[in-house]
Amino acid sequence: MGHRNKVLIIDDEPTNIRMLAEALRMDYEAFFATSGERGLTLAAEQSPDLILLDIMMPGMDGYTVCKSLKSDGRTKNIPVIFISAKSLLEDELQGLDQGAVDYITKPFQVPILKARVKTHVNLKRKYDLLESLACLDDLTEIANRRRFDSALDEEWRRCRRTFQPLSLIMMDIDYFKRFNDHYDHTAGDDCLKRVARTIKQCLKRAGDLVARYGGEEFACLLPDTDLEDAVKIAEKIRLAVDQLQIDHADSPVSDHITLSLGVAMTLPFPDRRPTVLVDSADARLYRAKANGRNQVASTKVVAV
Ligand code: GH3
Ligand code: MG
Ligand code: MG
Repeated sequence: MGHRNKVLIIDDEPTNIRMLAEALRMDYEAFFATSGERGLTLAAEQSPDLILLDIMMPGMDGYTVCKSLKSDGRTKNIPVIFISAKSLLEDELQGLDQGAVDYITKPFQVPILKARVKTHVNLKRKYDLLESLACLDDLTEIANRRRFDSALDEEWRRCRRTFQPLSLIMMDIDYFKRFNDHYDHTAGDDCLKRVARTIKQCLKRAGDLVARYGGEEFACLLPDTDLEDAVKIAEKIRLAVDQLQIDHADSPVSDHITLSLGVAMTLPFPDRRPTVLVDSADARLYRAKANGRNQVASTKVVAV
């Protein structure tokens, strides 16, 4: 049997947890939390495919847990089913209003519970598949512009909370129009794929993201990375692409494909916007081009 879908049970009553876990054991990897607070932590760390959530719990109640799950980017797409002894219409409505996909009253029938869990887990898998496809660039199979924009937004907010620097490398292939004209478009596409793969291989940390920003332009988002380290990574990428030795007979700067790179770093203060990072890296990229291409130019953004 391959991958098993994960279901998180959040309930303060061990008896309830045992009963639910027993019902799901055969088909899912079930794990549990006995408080809302712990449930939130586990949900963020483990990314379950579904959450079964009790409402009446000491400390944080189920409604609050649900609201919190829905407001966190890491957990907002996990379907939540309330399982509660509260059987009034208002209770059910309030649960659904908090963003739950379903509401099951206790005592529940095991086959019904299993059927509903199965429905929502299947929907979640389909959603995940579509979401991952919608984030990929068709040609190079790295992240696309849409994914980059949302990651920039997310990382900007996260770095602001944690007072960490955020760095960005913007990259552009040198004289790529001439490459397409001299060879052909198919050769151009192959070149883009190889360059994308090479850039990706230069990034080591889990939080780093490489995306195709535009035609022959790529971007690397580097959270918790200061300027010095970002410049090192940029130089490593420049060298790696240089060493691919993809022939470019019509390039005025080299006999093979080269990259120009612009690096910018900033601390995401509340009065700054993510666009300042993109604009600064772009301006440096332009500088690298003007200075002769096949090189890295960098800047620290100190004021807006
Ligand atoms: P520079 O060194 O100043 O960056 O010059 P350049 O020729 O690389 O820049 P320019 O913006 O003039 O041309 C970019 C070229 O990239 C034009 C376009 O044909 C090519 N291009 C963009 N997207 C693709 C693609 O998906 N496949 C291929 N084969 N070529 C592409
Ligand atoms: Mg309870
Ligand atoms: Mg170019």
